[in-house]
Amino acid sequence: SDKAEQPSGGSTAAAPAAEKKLVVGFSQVGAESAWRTAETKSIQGEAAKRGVDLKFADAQGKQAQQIQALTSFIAQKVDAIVLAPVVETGWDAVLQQAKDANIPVILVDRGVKVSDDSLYTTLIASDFVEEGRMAAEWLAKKTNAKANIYELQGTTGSAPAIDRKKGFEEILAKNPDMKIVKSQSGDFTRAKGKEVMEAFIKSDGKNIQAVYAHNDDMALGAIQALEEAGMNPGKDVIVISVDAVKAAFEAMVAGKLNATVECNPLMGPLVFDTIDRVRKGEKLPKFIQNKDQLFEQANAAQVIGTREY
Ligand code: GYE
Repeated sequence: SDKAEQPSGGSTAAAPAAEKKLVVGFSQVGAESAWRTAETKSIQGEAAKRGVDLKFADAQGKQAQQIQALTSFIAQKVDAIVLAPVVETGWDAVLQQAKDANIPVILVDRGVKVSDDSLYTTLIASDFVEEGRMAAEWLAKKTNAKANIYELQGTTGSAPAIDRKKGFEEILAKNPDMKIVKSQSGDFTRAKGKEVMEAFIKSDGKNIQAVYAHNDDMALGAIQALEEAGMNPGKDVIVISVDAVKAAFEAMVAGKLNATVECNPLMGPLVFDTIDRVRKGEKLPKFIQNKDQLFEQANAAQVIGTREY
């Protein structure tokens, strides 16, 4: 009938919206670890696959550079922003600008502390507190709940450094003979992890019974320092870390790393699915959690062939 025909107001020449490329700005922390490189690749690869115009900005570990990147994405009127925030605090002003411009911000892998949660759309990440708990529980079993532990923290002020410490210490509080003797930041890099471990060895030597590193890269640096000092990581010194990157599996197969808690960096598909949902007007939860599991030497050889990062 005539009723079914809607007048189009004469705009019949307008191109269908679907032909417009989606433009997404991605502000990445940097390239400090194998984990982060895998995350970058996953997001870039998925963007290419879906024909998304991805504007990628590497902040080289500096929050000021991330804020600059976001400011520029907002000025370019991108359709969405993906932000992996280096630290937790200091984002309110720039996120407010994005909100005022109606640009959704998807946080990936690390969370923020803001006065108002509506300043971002959602966070896609692992539960770092739980990762810390898993590491400590495993170590408690391995050492009969008795160990002098040396901790290598991630980047100061970053969500994974704060939360991986918090979860770990929660379990230690129930195990009085497990103590963190020294704890220092190795900034999530292999080089700094090695450097800090060298200093620990110099001052405390044989007192070191276990190393808890907030990521695999730092653990791998620490392993190198221990070996160079004539010690036996994986045997005399128990080493546990987080991420489960390929090199960690190699170190487990070689008997030098004892265990690693997985933290999945392969976020690309989920990130762009999430952006699609936001654009459809769906209401999203504030936290979309990646699930993690622990791997140890005993199953490393079996699993290594299936690892994707
Ligand atoms: O564990 C570490 C990286 O934010 C979850 O950052 C991420 C962490 C990851 O550099 O290797």
